[in-house]
Amino acid sequence: MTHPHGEPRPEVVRGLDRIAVISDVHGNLSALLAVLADIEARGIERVLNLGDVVGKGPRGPESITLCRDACEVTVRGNWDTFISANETQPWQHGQWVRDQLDDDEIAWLAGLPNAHELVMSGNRVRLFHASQTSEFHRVHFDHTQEEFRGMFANTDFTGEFTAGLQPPGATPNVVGYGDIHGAYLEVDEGLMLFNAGAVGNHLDAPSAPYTILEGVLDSPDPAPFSITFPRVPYDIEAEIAVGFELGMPEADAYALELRDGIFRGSVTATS
Ligand SMILES: [Mn+2]
Repeated sequence: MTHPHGEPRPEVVRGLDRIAVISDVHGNLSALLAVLADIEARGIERVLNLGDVVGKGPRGPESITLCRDACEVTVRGNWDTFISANETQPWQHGQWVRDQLDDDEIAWLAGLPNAHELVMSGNRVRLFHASQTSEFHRVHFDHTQEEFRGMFANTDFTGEFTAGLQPPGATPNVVGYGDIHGAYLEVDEGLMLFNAGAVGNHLDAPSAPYTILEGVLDSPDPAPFSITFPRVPYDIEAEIAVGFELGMPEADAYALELRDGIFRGSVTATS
């Protein structure tokens, strides 16, 4: 590459770190295995999980076991909360999901943290399931500017930004979440908001999405930073067949979600 006379070549940061962010596995072991294999094939060793490990799909216990092993941190999703909190569930599918779990798995779901934070290339990154106020408070792809700004606030739910290198009271400038089952990135007002999509219950396209964060980990200094969204194909029909084989209630609704991205809109009105 040539440069104008006298201009020094800019310094280039080499050896950027990469972290994978997955979300909304929802008991879909086929999709989880495909995504983790893709992450491993890229040589990425650190995986963070934005919750909703169980529910909607047929293999909650297996998904918990794999997430506990593969993910450095899992934050708590709305399904993780209401499945673990109530021995008696208000509808058949929820009861089936709950009854699959042993005491240790239920305790793990109940004990998951609200949020997780890290610093990368000078960016303060916060991750949670749904929003800054609760794992149940949903922020859709179509949202107001006030909702957008709100996602970056410190609240009782998130606490102050604690990943280090920042004074008390600092807020994140990058926020990642799951919950809505559709991946996207919005950059505005110096803030970056991304949704990791749903590994196991993708309503945006028939493949399993996740997110890669790339930059210099634990560094307060500005450096290149990127957010990318790989999508991994997997055997959707085989996964749907497992739901029917195990006699999972609402297996037909599960099939529509995975094949056609049609939200079941169950009695809980929750994804
Ligand atoms: Mn979900």
